[in-house]
Amino acid sequence: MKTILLSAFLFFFSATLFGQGFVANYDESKMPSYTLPDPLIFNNGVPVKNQNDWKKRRIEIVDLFENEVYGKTPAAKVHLTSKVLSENLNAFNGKAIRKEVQLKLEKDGEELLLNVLIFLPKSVKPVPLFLAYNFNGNHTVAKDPEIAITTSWLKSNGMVGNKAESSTELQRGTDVSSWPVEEIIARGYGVATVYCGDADPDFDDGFKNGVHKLFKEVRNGSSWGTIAGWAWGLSRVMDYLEKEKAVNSKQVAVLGHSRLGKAALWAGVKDPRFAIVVSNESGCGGAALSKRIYGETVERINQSFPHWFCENFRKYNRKEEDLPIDQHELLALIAPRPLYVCSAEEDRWADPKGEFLSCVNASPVYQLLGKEGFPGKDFPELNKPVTGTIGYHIRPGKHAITPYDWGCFMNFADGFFKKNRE
Ligand code: GTR
Repeated sequence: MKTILLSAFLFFFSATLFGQGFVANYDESKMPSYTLPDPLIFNNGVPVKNQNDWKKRRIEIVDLFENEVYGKTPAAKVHLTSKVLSENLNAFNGKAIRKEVQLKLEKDGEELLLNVLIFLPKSVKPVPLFLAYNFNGNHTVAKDPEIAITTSWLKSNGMVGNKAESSTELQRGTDVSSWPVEEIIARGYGVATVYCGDADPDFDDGFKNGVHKLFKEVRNGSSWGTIAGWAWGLSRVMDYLEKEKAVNSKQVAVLGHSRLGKAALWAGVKDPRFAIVVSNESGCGGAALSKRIYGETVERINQSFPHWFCENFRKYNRKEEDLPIDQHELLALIAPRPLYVCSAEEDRWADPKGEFLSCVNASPVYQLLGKEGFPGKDFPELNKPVTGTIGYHIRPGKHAITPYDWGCFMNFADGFFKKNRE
């Protein structure tokens, strides 16, 4: 009886401490041995021999990710219109233009509004640009009283000024450390950002809000989750950027941090108009290999965020070995376009080494397409980016997107974009 009581207590104690009994593995020696699926072998076992074969193999891999991980993006088109909400032709002491544009996406009587905040340097025309979602509203990106405060649902996550699921004036500029806009402008890049919650609010509401409302869907096993919804939203912003004359729409890099990095990667896969793709600490379901079982796992992410992926992804809870794909193949789908992945040393939850190994294992596809991929197989030292067509860096510190990271992204983009504008 005593033993039963003791084990019941221990179970209750560990379940409370670690949430459903989950303890992350951070020990390389405790990882299972795993074999990564080869992106250059067709599902029927036949090897991919040339670039033409790859076109067909790519379709197979995209299908696997759609059916098993992110869900299927509806093919139906929406009607897009835009209106300028505000504009400052002399931002940053006259060096930049800041404007906010509202995109209205309409379908069958439903509408979705995406507010795009754009900073463009006046020194470059047309401007190469980074497009990235923000986590808490455009008004948190810069301390500028003219930026509209989001009216979309906002998670009450303890931020300054958060008032029961709505945002307030006090949040203005609270995320400037993630957005070194002045430096970006000085380097000749523009930046466009949208609050991710405009496209799809980040909570599990049973498929009723955001993109799901727009498409009036009933969820099934392969219906798209929020990550795919966010990715789709990035493409709608791209639709608009293609019409914006001041922007060089052939030089748009799509970027995202963490959950938004997962979305940026999927957007880069689905939409070839993104010329460069950047993943900042995207971790599980992003750049990190799932089969390593290090840090966040498939089961854990599906339990914490049941709305992010398709329901079929849950088949692989504690069964990563059964996954017919792994995340290096997601990166390979971006080939031959430049791809940059970065990690932070203390961000073990996102598995830095697993993110790096994805880059290495995506490289054979780049090479088949005549590009370098990631140069070599050695894990880079801290603060020493290594770049080929795939670039990677790891920096000291925690899970965040920092001015140092942005500097590396711009160095990387310079290598591909700058030669075309001088
Ligand atoms: C964590 C989640 C990660 C990552 C992160 C973030 O809670 O487990 O996959 O996406 O959130 O977005 O900051």
